Amino acid sequence: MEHYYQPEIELASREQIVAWQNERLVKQVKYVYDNVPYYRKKMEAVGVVPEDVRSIEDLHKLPFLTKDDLRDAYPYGLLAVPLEKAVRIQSTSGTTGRRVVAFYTQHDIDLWDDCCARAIMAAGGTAQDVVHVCYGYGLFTGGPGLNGGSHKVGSLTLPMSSGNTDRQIQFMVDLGSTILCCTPSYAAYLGESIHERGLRDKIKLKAGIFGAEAWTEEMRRDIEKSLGIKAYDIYGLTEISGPGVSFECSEQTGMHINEDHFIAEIIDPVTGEVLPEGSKGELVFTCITKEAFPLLRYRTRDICVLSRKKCSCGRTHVKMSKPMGRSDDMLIVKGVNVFPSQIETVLLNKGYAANYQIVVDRVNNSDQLEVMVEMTPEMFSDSLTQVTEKEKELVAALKAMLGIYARVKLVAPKSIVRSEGKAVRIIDKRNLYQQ
Ligand code: DLL
Repeated sequence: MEHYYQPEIELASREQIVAWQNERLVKQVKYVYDNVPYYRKKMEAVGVVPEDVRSIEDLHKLPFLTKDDLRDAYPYGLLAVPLEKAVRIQSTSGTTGRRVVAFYTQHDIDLWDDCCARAIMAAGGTAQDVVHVCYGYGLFTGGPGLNGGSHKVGSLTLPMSSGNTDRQIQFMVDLGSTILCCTPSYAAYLGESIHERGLRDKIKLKAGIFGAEAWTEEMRRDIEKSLGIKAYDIYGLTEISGPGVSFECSEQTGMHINEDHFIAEIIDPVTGEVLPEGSKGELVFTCITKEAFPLLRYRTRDICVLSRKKCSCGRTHVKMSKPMGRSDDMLIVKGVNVFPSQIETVLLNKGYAANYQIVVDRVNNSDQLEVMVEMTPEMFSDSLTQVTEKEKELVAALKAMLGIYARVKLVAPKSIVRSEGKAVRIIDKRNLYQQ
C-alpha cells in the first residue's frame, strides 16, 4: 500500500499544481526583487521587472543563478531576510576555497522537513518505524534533512551520523532499525560488514533511502539483495534546501520533484535555451516558497530528463531521471562534493604548477581519491624523506580544503602526459552515471 505524507498536495491535479506555481512564482519574484539587491541588479541587467512575470510561462525571462553568483554574493549577499529571522545555515563545497552557505528560517526548515517526510513515507515509512540516519550531521544537509523528515512522520529517529560502522550495526540490531538513510556507497559497505559479522538475520531493515551521489541500477540490486530491503533514491542539493527536492516512490522510475515548492526546467547547458519535456539537459530550479534563501532559476549542473508520464503511485508531481552526469567537473567522493579547481587552488598556493591529475576509484565500496602532482624542478633533487614530507604537507592542505583524505603522489617534472587540447585532469574509474 502506498503511503503519503501530504496526499492533498502529492496527489493534486495538474491544474492545481500549476495554479500554486503561478501564484507563488509571481509573489516570489517580487519578494526577491524587493529583498535581494544582488538579484535585483541581475534582473535590471536584463531589463526585467517583477511585473513582467505573470505566470510560469514567463519564467524564462528571468536570469539564471549559478555557483559563481553564490561565490560573488558570499556570505550574505543572497540572504533575503533580516538576520533575526534566519535560524540556521547548512554548507557545502564551492568551486574554489569559498564554500556555499545556504540560510533557513524556521518556516524554511519546516517545509524542508515536510519534503523529507514525503520521501520517507513514499519508502513505506510510518510512525511505527525506526529510522536510522547515518548521513553526516553538521554542515552537510543529509543528516539534518532526513532527521527532520523522520520526526514529522513520527518515526523513532536514530541520529547516528556517519562513521563508526560497529556502532551503526550494534544500534541497528539492538533497536531494530527498519529504514536506513545514508549514501548508497555506505549502504553497500554496511551490507558487507553485516554479512562479515554474521548478523544478517538480526537485521530488521525493510527499506533504504539513498542519495547524495550517483548510483547505478546494478548497485541498487546489490544493496537490495545484501540488506534484504527495497532501496529508494533521494535527490537534493544544499542550495535548494538539501535532500527531498525529489524522491522515489514504489514505481522506482524516477524521482518526483516537490513541485509545490520548486519549479523545474531543463535547459541546454551551452546555450541556456529551455528544452521541451523529455529532452536531456541541465536541471534548473526556482524556489517558490522559501524565505531566507530563495534562489530563482538556479543551475544545478546535473544532467537529467523530466517526465510527466502518469505514475502508478498516484503522485502527480513531475519526475526527474537519476542524474546522468554533470555539466561541470564536480566529483562526489565519499558523498563530499569536490571541484578540481579546489585542488588546483591548494597546489598553486603551495608553489606547484598546475600539472596534476586526479584519479578516483571505488575499492571495496569505498571511494578513493588520489592526486598526482608534478614536483617543481628544484624538488626533483630532494631526498626521498624530503619528498615524503612534501607529500604529507599536501595531504594536510587538501584535507583542510576538501574535508576528506586524498592520497598524494609527487611525480617527476613533465611526467604527466600533456594533452593537445583540454588537459585531462580527472580519471574517474567508477562509471557511476548511466546514460
Ligand atoms: O547531497 C543533498 C542530499 C543529501 C541529497 C542526502 C540526498 C541525500 P550537496 O552536498 O549540496 O547536497 O550535493 C548536491 O549531489 O547537485 C547532485 O550532483 C548530487 N546528488 C544528490 N543526490 C543525488 C542522487 C546533497 N540521488 C549534488 N543521485 C547534486 C545522483 C545526487 N546525484
